[in-house]
Amino acid sequence: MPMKKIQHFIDGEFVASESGDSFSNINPATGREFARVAEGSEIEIDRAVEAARRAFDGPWSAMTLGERLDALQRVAHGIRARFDEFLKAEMRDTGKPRSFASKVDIPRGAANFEFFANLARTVHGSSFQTETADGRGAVNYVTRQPLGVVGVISPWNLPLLLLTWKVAPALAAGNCVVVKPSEETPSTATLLGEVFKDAGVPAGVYNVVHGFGPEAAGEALTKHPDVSAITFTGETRTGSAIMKACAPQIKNISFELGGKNAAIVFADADFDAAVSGTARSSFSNTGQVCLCSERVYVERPIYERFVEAMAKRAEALTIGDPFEDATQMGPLISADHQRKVLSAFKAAVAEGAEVVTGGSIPEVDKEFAEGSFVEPTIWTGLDEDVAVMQSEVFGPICHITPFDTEEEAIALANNSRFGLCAAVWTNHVQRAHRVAHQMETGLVWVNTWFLRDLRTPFGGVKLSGIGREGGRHSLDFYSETKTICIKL
Ligand code: NAD
Ligand code: 6OD
Repeated sequence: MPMKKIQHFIDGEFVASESGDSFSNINPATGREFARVAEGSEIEIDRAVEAARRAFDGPWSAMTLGERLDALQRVAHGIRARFDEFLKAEMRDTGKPRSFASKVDIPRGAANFEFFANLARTVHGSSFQTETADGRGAVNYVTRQPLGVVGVISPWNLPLLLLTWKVAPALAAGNCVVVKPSEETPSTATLLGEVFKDAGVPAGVYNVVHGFGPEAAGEALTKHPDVSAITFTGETRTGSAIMKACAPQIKNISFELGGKNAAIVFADADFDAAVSGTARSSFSNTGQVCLCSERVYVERPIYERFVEAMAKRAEALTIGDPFEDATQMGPLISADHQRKVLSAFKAAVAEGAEVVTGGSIPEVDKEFAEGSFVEPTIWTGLDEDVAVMQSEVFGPICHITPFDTEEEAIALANNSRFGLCAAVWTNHVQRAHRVAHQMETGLVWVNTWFLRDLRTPFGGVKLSGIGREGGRHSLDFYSETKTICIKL
């Protein structure tokens, strides 16, 4: 059978790279290549930006707001109608299990379009009656205008979810987009091109260029003079490089970056809920969610019991074939990432960690012997300041530390250069508020984790990001306000 080809989607057409270059798409569960991906460069970025600009100056802006938002609703329906195709594509690219992708990634891909299409219908402006010396007064009113062409650069961990989380509000605000998906996960962004076509969205509104980041398609997008803003999700150090690239043009940016998130479990918490919630927050998606808890702080009276219960949970996880309904944990994204996580395993041990469970490569069926699997891993006994406690592993790991007082727990949780989210487990309502207020993070979950309401602002502080997306915050980023003052 000929190898599947994944192409760019530019100006409404699927196209190869002018250079003819391509790279491998590997299924991380088997380690085998299953497709070749067109490798874009500055040439494809230029074409995509030109197409987006033409669509913005032409048919997209000529449509009424209602027509544009109806089109986005059709995109949401299109994703749902092709749910299984999206699901399989995402599972093959990432190795994530059906049990996760069918509940999280694909439903949210559709929901993002539906939500922002609905939200944009309700946006209203503001006006101010202004007094003047001559007594006639003036009226100031505020309008919102789209930015033009927005560049979207997305990661591999929740490919469709995170890409549509940015594309949907950008389009709902009236912009056109050029997307550079992660080189590890090109499939669902491409499939989305078919959905846009079928939904009757004008050519050039949604464009996808595949390829790499530094000195390649990603960097070309950030530096393109006709791209008005860059919205990026990925590693903190990539964010820093993109910020530099955007600086000469004072390009607007929105960054959702890495984390080293803490969970705090108080002795008064519902013990079983805290254990199952923390196991979920440490091991979901093989620990590859930016919101995962890699540092867990547990009040001393329940510490031993908690560590034991977490280990039981980790050891009970079914690891293997992503396509099997019973599978709870798939591989990491790639052999490279597996090497990185295994070296964190080594570093933790070298720093004196006690490995409560895990710490190596699990036994899996022969078919998956070349897959990038690692065991869910729990450590105790590490010093808070060693590198592995201060940098994001992005694998199925957590370190569990005991604490004695609320103040100590807060100080431990805040001892990080990152500040994306925290999870607090307690049945004491005043403590819940008190601790949540003191977390140096953009998000705090109490007695839950990754429970999303798309109306709320989402984003991190410190090295975890700049800006907020979600609800009207997204529409604020993807549009400019203009104040018009009319003397009466
Ligand atoms: P990454 O930074 O390596 O890559 C993300 C994207 O940036 C890819 O498309 C890549 O090609 C592109 N890129 C890389 N260098 C570039 C450059 N110089 N210019 C332009 N584009 C460039 O991130 P990743 O490994 O794909 O994703 C994992 C990371 O993302 C983790 O650190 C995780 O915490 C973070 N993340 C954060 C959030 C959040 O909401 N805060 C969400 C998901 C993932
Ligand atoms: O749920 C979301 O909207 C969101 N941005 C999730 C990010 C997850 C990080 O991996």
